[in-house]
Parts: sequence; C-alpha cells; structure tokens
Amino acid sequence: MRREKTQVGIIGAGPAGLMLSHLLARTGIESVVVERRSREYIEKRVRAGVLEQGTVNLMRETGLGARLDREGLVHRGISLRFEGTDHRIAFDELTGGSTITVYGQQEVVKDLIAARIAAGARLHFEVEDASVHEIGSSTPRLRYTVRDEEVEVECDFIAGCDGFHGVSRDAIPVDRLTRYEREYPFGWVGILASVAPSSEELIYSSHERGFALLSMRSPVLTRLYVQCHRSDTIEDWPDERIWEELHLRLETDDGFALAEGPVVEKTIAWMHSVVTEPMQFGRLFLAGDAAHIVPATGAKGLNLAVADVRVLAGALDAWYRTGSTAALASYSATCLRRVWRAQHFSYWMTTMLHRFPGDDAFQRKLQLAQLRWVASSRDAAASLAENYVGMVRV
Ligand code: RFL
Ligand code: PHB
Repeated sequence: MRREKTQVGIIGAGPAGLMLSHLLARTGIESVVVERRSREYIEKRVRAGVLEQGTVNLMRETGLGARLDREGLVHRGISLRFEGTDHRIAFDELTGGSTITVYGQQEVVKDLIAARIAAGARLHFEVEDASVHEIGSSTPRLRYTVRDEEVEVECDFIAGCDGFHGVSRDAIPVDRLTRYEREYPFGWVGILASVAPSSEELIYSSHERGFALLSMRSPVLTRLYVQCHRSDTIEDWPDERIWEELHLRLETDDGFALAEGPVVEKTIAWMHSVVTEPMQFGRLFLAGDAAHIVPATGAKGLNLAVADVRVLAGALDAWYRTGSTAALASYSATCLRRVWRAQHFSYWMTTMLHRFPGDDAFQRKLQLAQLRWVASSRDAAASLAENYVGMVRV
C-alpha cells in the first residue's frame, strides 16, 4: 500500500469537492480529491443550470469568472405560467438588483477542473473503493484504489463531497445522525434539445396535466422538464410523448409556440428532500448532496453545495491560521440554517406548481389562489424572488 499525506482529503469531484479544493488552495491549504468517475464523464453529466447571485460572485472573486461572464446567461426574472397566462417575477426590481445566471453545472465543473489542474492539484479520477477511517482521531485516513494500487492518505480533515449515493455519510455511526426526509410522489423527465429556447426567461408552468418547465443552456440549447409519475420509467416517455405533454402544459391563450428540436439527452429524476444532521462527525465534514438534497423546483442543490464549502473552507482556514476550532464546531449549524431555508422554499415551490395524485378540484382552486397571490402581491412575489436569487442572510 502506498502511503501519502495531505491536509484535507476530499471524496468526490462534483461542484462541492472541486470548489472546496479550489477555495482551500487560495489560502495555501493542500488537498487531495478522489473521484470515482472519469473526467470526461463528470464534464458531460447534465444537471443543474441556475446559479444564484452569490455563487456567481464567488466564482468571479476566485478567478473563475471569465467564461461564466462570456457564456452565462444573466436572467432578471422568471415567468410563472398558469391558466394560460404568464406572470413575470422581476428579480432585480424585487430584490434591489439581484439576478440569476443560467450556466450549466458541467460548465462549472469544467472550469473548476481546469483551474485545479493548472494549479498542479492532486486530483485523481476513476478511483475505486474510496473509504474513510479513524475519523474520530486527529489523523483520519482516506483509502482508495487507483489502477490496482492501494493508496492511504493521512489527513488532518476529510470532506465527504461524494453526493447522495456516496460512502462518506455511512462512515458516521448511525446513532449519531438524524435523517429528515420527504418523498414526493412524482419526478421530472428532462430533455436537452438542440433548438433555440422559445422564451428568453425560464417558464414554470402549473397545468391541470401536471408541471412543466422551460429552461435553457445556451442560445441554441433548450432544457425542458415534464412532471411524471413516481412509477414511470424512461421507456414510458418516448420523445413524441414528451413533446406532446410540453405543448399541452405550456400552452397559453395568446398562442405561445414551443419550438422542437432533436433530443440530445434524456433523464428522469425524482423529487426528494433529505437532510442529515449534524453535517459533521469528528474530523469528517459532509458537504453538498452528501448531506442534503432538495427537489429541483427551487434550483437550489448546486447553490447549497457551494454555500456549504464556502463555510467549510473559511472554518478550515481559521483552524490552520489560529488553531481556533470555533468555526469548525459551528460548521454544521451554520450550514443547516441555509439548508432548511432552501428546503422550505423548494417544498413551497414544488407544492405550489405540481399536481399531486389524488388532488381534488378544491385543492386545485387553492393552488390557483396561491399562484394568483404570488403573481399579484408585491410582497409575495418579493419573497419568491429573495429566495430564488439566494438568501443573503439566513
Ligand atoms: P455531486 O455533483 O453528486 O458530486 C458528487 C461526486 O462524488 C462522486 N462520488 C464518489 N467519488 C469517489 N468515491 C465514491 N464512493 C463516490 N461516490 C460518489 C460522484 O461521482 C460525483 O462526481 O454532488 P455535489 O458536489 O454535492 O453537487 C450537488 C449538485 O450536483 C446537485 O445538488 C444539483 O445538480 C441539483 N440540481 C440543481 N441544483 C441547482 O442549484 N440548480 C438547478 O437548477 C438544479 N437543477 C439538479 C437540477 C439536479 C437534478 N437531478 C439530476 C437530480 C436538475 C436536476 C434534474
Ligand atoms: C435547469 O435548467 O436544469 C433547471 C432550471 C430550474 C430548475 C431546475 C432545473 O428549477
């Protein structure tokens, strides 16, 4: 077995793990990142698309703004569509100037990988059997196998940034963790289509047939989602059925026309909320989807992952500079305030916009009353806007 040392061992090269390694390097802290997938795979994985103002600011402040500023699409609002009409929520007017930026998660990942490699980072792809050991001690260890060689890295700290299906969370004794969970009885079929978006801004549509979302990745790539049943599989959704439902659910009284194009990617994702508390045990710190997931309706998952590692990088920096454990000790509580705010916002958006199996006519009337209130009351619209662009204080 090969033995190495580092300051912070990081499992997972998603947005959380890569951003943590990037932020730590800026304060002179060394890390090793291990990722189970290939670089090509994670650079192509299509996921989130909406960056909050704070995520954009952090990327710019840390030297990752060049391509984001060239290619990211700044949006000053979104549209809520119901009863055949659009109702615009003007983020900039309602929040004192904040906006969101549409820039694919895999573009963020590409920029981070390029920056880490240019800085000579220890970043290992296609590792197997990553595991964490002795997390209760002052020298936790990260073990993995790469090209048939076993490696053990002695660390000061380990960050579990390995997503919802990772291994680090399970290293914490079950009796020390509490899991809070809510499953929604539906998911989203998502497609990426080679066609110019039919709208300049995102459209969140609440329709009798179910929810639909029009988003985009670039002036020539449209990202679209339709609500599906929990029991559906991707085979239940041939392209023709997806387009048919999108046309029905996005229709308006004034003849909105949805442009179709070749489908270049298709996935199905379930709406699910999970929070595990605390986000730390001994010298293992969980960040991003490893600790919590939210339904995608609020566009919060990637932004929460970035917010977590920003707090963690600051706390580790304080420990290395001054020996103070105060910020590390409050890491979990600090992050969980934002996590629960995002969890509530995502739940609120999800329940306002989707059809639940068994919903009756009364329920639909309530939903429409709520949508009309959000669309017509400045205070209600401002609360959506404040949460969507990202809470500054939580
Ligand atoms: P990731 O991105 O899942 O990265 C974890 C990494 O760890 C690796 N890994 C391991 N590596 C080594 N050993 C192991 N044993 C490992 N196990 C796992 C994985 O291969 C992976 O590379 O987690 P991270 O970094 O916490 O980032 C979280 C985000 O990916 C996630 O929250 C968002 O994609 C959620 N999300 C959205 N978030 C937003 O902020 N805005 C959006 O608009 C948005 N839209 C979405 C979304 C997620 C979606 N899906 C697919 C659920 C839309 C959808 C459809
Ligand atoms: C996306 O563009 O993939 C996207 C946008 C908004 C969401 C979820 C996903 O709420």
